[in-house]
Amino acid sequence: MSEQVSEIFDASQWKAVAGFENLTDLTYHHDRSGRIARIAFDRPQVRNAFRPRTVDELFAALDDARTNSKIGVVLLTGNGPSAKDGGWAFCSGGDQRIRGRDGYKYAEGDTASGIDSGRAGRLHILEVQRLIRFMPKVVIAVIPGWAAGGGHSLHVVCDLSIASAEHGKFKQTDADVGSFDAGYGSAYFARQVGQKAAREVFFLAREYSAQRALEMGAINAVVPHAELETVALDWAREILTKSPTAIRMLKFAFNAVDDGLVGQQVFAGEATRLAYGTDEAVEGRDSFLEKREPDWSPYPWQY
Ligand code: S0N
Repeated sequence: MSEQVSEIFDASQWKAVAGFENLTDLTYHHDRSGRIARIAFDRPQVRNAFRPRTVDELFAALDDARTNSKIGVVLLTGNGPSAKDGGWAFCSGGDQRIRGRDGYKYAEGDTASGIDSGRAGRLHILEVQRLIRFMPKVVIAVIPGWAAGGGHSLHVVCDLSIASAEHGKFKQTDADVGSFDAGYGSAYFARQVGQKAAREVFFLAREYSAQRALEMGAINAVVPHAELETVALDWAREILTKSPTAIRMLKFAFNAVDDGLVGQQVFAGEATRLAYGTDEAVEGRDSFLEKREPDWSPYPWQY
């Protein structure tokens, strides 16, 4: 049985992922079937704020899940509660204690090779956002407490969001701390909840309950705190009963309209992959290799 990493974590359902034993800022598990990943911020003392090391670990764990062909669903969550005051968080964004004029700073020892000046002030949480956005798997934000600042943006970019009824809270603090996510965190959020609501969330930086976030269309479900991870696992297992190709094409279709040519490229790549599986495409390849004219006669101009 796995170590108990969070109060509402059911250790009997999960196993720690081999090769990720040295994580300090996250925990990373697969469920017993090996088809669901659970990645959790593990800095509850600072409401699961991320520092550059956290983001490096998050990118590595997400990319591992992306490239594991058994994994279909990723649960992104935050461990808790804080030993100091019992507070819960999904994530409170960038760690403000190490923010410099040129971004967030690594601490000594955070990277094996020392601190490379090319990596010094990083905003690479945006690379994580793109990984979540473009991975052909369903990513569910499982929100046991605060989603604030860059943590709010992360839940926005996830495919689905489920929050704790008692502790789930939402706040976009960017304008309070002189920081702003002018990409998915704001503009895509406005696509989800509408322009007026999104501008209110950012310009007033008020606190919203999970119930209010549900009413705004910002999240999918509010569930009792003690049941949060169980419900998230149920949703993941239900998704896993579906066609992986259909889910992948649908995710990229939902994205494409907001992602411009990159969205079209990602969707088109999947369409090309599907086309390669047809006899028609095989005939095109074979005719080239056999140095003959292709015979397209079996393939009608369908309408
Ligand atoms: C989350 C809040 C609302 C919780 O309030 P609460 O429950 O009253 O707890 P506190 O007493 O405030 O906090 C408990 C302890 O945790 C520390 N702490 C909390 N959040 C952070 C943080 N982000 N960084 C460092 N420490 C944090 C508190 O200091 C306290 O510690 P002690 O006990 O020692 O006093 C509330 O905590 C809050 O408002 N937090 C700050 C939220 C915030 O402003 N986050 C940063 C926003 N900006 C970003 O995230 C930028 C991210 C980014 O890199 C980016 C860059 C470019 C483009 C996009 C992005 C992006 O993704 O946004």
